[in-house]
Amino acid sequence: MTILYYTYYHAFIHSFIQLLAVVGIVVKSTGSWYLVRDTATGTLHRCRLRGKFKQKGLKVSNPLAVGDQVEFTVEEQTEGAGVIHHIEPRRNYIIRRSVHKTEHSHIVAANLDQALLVVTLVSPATSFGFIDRFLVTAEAYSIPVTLIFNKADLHDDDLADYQQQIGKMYQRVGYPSLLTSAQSGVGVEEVDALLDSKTTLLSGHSGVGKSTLINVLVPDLDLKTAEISQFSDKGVHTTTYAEMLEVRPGTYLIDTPGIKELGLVDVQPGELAHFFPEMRALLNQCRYHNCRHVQEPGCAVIEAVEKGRIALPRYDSYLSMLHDEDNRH
Ligand SMILES: Nc1nc2c(ncn2[C@@H]2O[C@H](COP(=O)(O)OP(=O)(O)O)[C@@H](O)[C@H]2O)c(=O)[nH]1
Ligand SMILES: [Mg+2]
Ligand SMILES: [Zn+2]
Repeated sequence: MTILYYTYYHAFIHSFIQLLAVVGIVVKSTGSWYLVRDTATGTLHRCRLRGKFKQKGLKVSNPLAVGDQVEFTVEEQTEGAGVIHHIEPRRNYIIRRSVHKTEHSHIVAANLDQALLVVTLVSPATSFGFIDRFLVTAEAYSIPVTLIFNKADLHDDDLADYQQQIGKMYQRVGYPSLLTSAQSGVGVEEVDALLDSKTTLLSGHSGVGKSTLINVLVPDLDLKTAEISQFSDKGVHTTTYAEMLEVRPGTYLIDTPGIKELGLVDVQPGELAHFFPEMRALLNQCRYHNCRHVQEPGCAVIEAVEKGRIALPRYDSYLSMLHDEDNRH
């Protein structure tokens, strides 16, 4: 009798929890607390994670990240605070690897539709090395990238020509680009159209104009960030945490302040060329199946570089990344 009662009791509690479960998206994570937006109503809830959630095979310092879809329950007596009891499997995610401690990785954001990489040719000049590293990472996670060349107002004729060449170089290998001036508003409508109904990661070096762009794209930004920071832990530098901003319902922008570079978590040196689309197409034409495309005879990649079919800056980035990865493994 007792056992039967116990079973019924648990079944009852379980269905009760499911009944009250709210579906939401993590919009900010400070480690111990998560800010979750109720998908149906848009209400923000400060949530804790119930028990231990470990994602299989992932050595990460955070079990939950911005963009994660969760189910949570709100208890009446806690002023809207909730408990997360379920995390949906991720479609994808982007990881930042700590440069020194290779064992500790941090999930920057999950469930992305695309990434925008904001770059500038002047003040400051973004290096090809940085751009290509980002593109390889996004390629490894199957996240499409569009390049945003910002500060177009600072381009003289020579820089404008140069920008066109660089834009074409990336377009040829599968990365479209837009030319903007966040300051004067040129090109911002095109960026807005690109964001529509998607979740987009916004990235780029400090100083390229990300915040300026967000200010133009996100209506009532001050209000929204104030609302979000009101939930954050005191004494924590919240500006170093990624956060998801609502451009309009269904359209989200993930800002990653303070995150300079994304790590190449799962890329082995031998696989690196697979994440350069223009090289990927040639890999079965190299004489040696384990060709690393550095100095091997009969290398189809080197031949393509010599004939100008692979752009030199891209190949240089490949060599530099190969060198870095060799030192790591
Ligand atoms: N000339 C010019 N300056 C810009 C533009 N966008 C941003 N800036 C300036 O560049 C500096 C850095 O911008 P900010 O948005 O803080 O860059 P973030 O570090 O990427 O967030 C600020 O002084 C902005 O006013 C632009 O399109 N043209
Ligand atoms: Mg900024
Ligand atoms: Zn080769």
